[in-house]
Amino acid sequence: MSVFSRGFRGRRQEGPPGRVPPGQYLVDDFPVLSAGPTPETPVEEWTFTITGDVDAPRQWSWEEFLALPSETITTDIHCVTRWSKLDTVWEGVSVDTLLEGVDTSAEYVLAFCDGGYTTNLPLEDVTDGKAWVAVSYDGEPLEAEHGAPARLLVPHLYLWKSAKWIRGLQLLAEDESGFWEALGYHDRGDPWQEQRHWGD
Ligand SMILES: Nc1nc2c(c(=O)[nH]1)N[C@H]1C(S)=C(S)[C@@H](COP(=O)(O)O)O[C@H]1N2
Ligand SMILES: [Mo]
Repeated sequence: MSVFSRGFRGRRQEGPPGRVPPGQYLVDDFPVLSAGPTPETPVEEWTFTITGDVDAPRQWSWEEFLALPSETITTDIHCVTRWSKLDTVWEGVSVDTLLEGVDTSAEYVLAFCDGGYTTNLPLEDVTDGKAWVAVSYDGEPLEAEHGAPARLLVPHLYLWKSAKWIRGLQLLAEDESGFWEALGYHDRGDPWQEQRHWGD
C-alpha cells in the first residue's frame, strides 16, 4: 500500500470512447499543479526569447507578442496525475509562428520559465501545429496559477510539458532533461503510450 495520500477521489467519468488515454479519468474543474510558488512577472518586464542553437536569437516584448498572429485551440489535456479534461479552449501563438525564419540544426528544445522550471521536448513535438504559447484560457487571460501571462501548450503530451510562466525556448542539438524529466518523469510523455516514468 502506498504511504502517499491519493487525494480526493471524485466520481470517475469514463468519457467518449477513444478520447481518454489509458489510466486517466475525466475532471470538470481545472486542478493546479505547480512545483513551487507562482511567479508574478509584470508584463512590462516579460519577454519571450528563442535562444541556443540559432543564427540570431529572437525576442518579443509582451506587446510585440500580442501582435503576433494567434489561433484558438480546442483540445483535450492529460495530466500524469491521471486527470484529463476534454475540449479545453485556449488562444495562443503557434510555435511554428515563433520559429518562422529561424535557421537551426537543433533537434530538441528546452522550455524555460520564470521560477526556474524547465521541460525538454523534441523539436518535432512542438512544430507542425502541435504546440502553442497560450495567453488565454476559456476566453479569459490566463490565471496566475495556470501560467500567466503565457504558458506552453503541448496537448498531445502529458501536461507537465506545458510549461507555465514560459519565457522562452532554448534550441539544442542534444536532448537535455528538464525539471521533472531529471526527477524520474518520462523523457517524452505520450499519454496514449502511458509514458509516465523512466522505463515506461
Ligand atoms: N513553470 C511550471 N510549469 C508547469 C509546472 C510547474 O510546476 N512549473 N507544472 C507542470 C505540471 S506537472 C502540470 S500537470 C501542469 C499543470 O498545469 P495547471 O496547473 O494549469 O493544471 O503544469 C506544468 N507546467
Ligand atoms: Mo503534472
